Amino acid sequence: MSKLITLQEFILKNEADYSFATGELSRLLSDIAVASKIVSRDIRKAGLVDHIIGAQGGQNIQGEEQQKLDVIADITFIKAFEQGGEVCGIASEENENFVAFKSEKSKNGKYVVLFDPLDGSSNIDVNVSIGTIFSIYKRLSPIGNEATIEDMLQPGTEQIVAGYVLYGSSTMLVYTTGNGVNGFTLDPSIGEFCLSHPDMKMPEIGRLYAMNEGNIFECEKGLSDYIKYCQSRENQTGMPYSGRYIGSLVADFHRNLIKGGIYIYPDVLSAPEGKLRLLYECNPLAFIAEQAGGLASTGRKRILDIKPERLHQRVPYYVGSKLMVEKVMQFIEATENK
Ligand code: AHM
Ligand code: MG
Repeated sequence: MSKLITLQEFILKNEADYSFATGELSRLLSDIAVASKIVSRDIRKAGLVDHIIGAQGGQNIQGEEQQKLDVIADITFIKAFEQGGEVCGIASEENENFVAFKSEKSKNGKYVVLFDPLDGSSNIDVNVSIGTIFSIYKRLSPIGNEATIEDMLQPGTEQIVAGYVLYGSSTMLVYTTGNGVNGFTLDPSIGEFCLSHPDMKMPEIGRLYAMNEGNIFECEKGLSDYIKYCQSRENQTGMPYSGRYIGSLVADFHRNLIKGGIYIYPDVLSAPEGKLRLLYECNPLAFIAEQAGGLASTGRKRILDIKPERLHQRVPYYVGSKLMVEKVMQFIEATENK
């Protein structure tokens, strides 16, 4: 049997591969791993314990109903970042404003973390996979001060780490430091994430497309033409693709990362800028996609190049296998040039 490599061992062994190597960054990754184990444990109790399942009774900044677990996950991660001391501030999908930590230790932290504590949370009550998504940036403001909005509004190209945790049939943590993508599965018997998917590569093309097709009459013609193409034998594989939409971005993305495919959330009449948030959802998964050989686009331009203007900015999102994202961009361009 080959030796089990724990996340902890892997982080330490690969510290020198980071774009800039620091022990703090390794500790921060470990903090994320610990917080996600806590959240994973809480999720596994959903349905059993009354205070975990169901709506919280409030709305988040996007006007969406907050689930209890959204709030629990948000608090768990924020606490981990605040206590760890490597992070000077955070921004989260669940909070209107970013949080600048006040302690001296945190003010000396070199990093900011932007995250979606629990994505796809409408799936909690029906026992379907959900996830956490995170991005780490080096702060721009001077060390010793409080974090600023400029620290948060950096383009995706500046990410130094991005990752996600998928709470699925097993709990997995997948991340990149800009040197490829590695996946770790939580072994519940020892409470450790263990390397299970080394050097993940997204197939150049797949036969899966993921989109909420209930929106098909609300989206632009180039995209509806592309969906017809996916369903025909005229596509790049000569066989109709399969539609697979979980409605949990992390789960849809993870499946496509392994099997090859495309995930689409376009701008639609009900969400004219798209639904997904650039900073908490699109950028981290775009960084991972590119590191695995895939692509992420608004349909017109590269996600990672966008200079964010607002914390909760939304964008149309096309992410997945390289040839599939390129193809849908060609369809969009073709209808624009008519
Ligand atoms: P959330 O962050 O509020 O959970 O919303 C994001 C989720 C994605 O995980 C998922 O792909 C999408 O919203 C589903 O939206 P829809 O129900 O409109 O298809
Ligand atoms: Mg989300």
